[in-house]
Amino acid sequence: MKDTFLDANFPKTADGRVYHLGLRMGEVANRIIAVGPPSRAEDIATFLDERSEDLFRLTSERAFLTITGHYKGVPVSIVSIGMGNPNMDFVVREVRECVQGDMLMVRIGSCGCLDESLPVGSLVVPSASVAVNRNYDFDFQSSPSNDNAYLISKPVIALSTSNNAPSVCPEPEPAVEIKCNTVNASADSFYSSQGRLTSFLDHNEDLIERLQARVPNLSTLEMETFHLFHLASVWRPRPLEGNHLTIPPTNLPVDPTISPRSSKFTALPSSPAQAKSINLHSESAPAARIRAAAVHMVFANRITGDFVTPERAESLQKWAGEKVLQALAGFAVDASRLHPEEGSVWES
Ligand code: R1P
Repeated sequence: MKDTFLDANFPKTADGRVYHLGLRMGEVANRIIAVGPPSRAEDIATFLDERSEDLFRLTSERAFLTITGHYKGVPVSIVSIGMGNPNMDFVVREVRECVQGDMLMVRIGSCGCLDESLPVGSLVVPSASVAVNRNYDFDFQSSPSNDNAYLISKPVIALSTSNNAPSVCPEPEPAVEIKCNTVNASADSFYSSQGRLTSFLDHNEDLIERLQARVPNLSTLEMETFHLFHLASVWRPRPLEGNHLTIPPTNLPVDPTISPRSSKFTALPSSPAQAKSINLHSESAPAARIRAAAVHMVFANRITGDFVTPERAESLQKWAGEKVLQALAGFAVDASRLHPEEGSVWES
């Protein structure tokens, strides 16, 4: 950590950069694809309008990568978030502080599938998710039973289905099998909370059967979607003191690695003259909202034991990435619900 952060409640640098993603206002677009590994972000970024070297790229000290550009003229960002609910929490909350208006966030992630009929290399688009968490109050050392070793939450609904958000269930093609309107389970670990057996005392031998019995239409297991859906469903705009966030001038570079430095996509603002006062919660603007959806790529089938090949994984994430870009860009959002173009890294 090289920067001085202000405000222990929500740490930001003096020039408005959030603590973990390293972003500030105008560097992340309203339409966002959230992926796990940076290689997936780069694969999907090949569909953006700009040449790769002209895209805005920011890698934070904590290894979150944000790529911002346009898809068919519509500003979009692709964020590589790493793994797990805590990382999803950083991304949703910190991006929320860096963009005015609506957030439309679609996760494209890999998953294990519990539906024997869906082969690896398929896509699943859930309409809801439950959470599966290890119960730390359970006596893992000596309890004779497996009951209560894991906590299974009630489902939370994807806002894509309940709130006029972009439909991300694409038309299937012969090469890609797609199943929509299923239920997902997001676990707090890859191993124990997804019923994988290791050398640890996890009391999870019958966890998958218990999940299937408890959650109707359960189809996939992964680690982030529940938290995305949950945060999207509970977020409400909160008027800030003074109603304005003033971004003071700064001398870049700071901690994050930002590229390119000299093209039209430069970090903001670069001189005192460009310092802006951004109205975060104008009373005349419609209340902002977060709309969330997820597309899960079946990398493993937990019933048959099959695992996807690297070639198929790469082609599937590109195919899914392009379809989600099309859905996001094609979803009409009124200009009053979007971050102002002026002063942003996507300003033309
Ligand atoms: C585990 O291998 C990781 O893969 C899945 C899980 O949710 C977890 O993050 O998603 P990603 O492919 O998006 O990382």
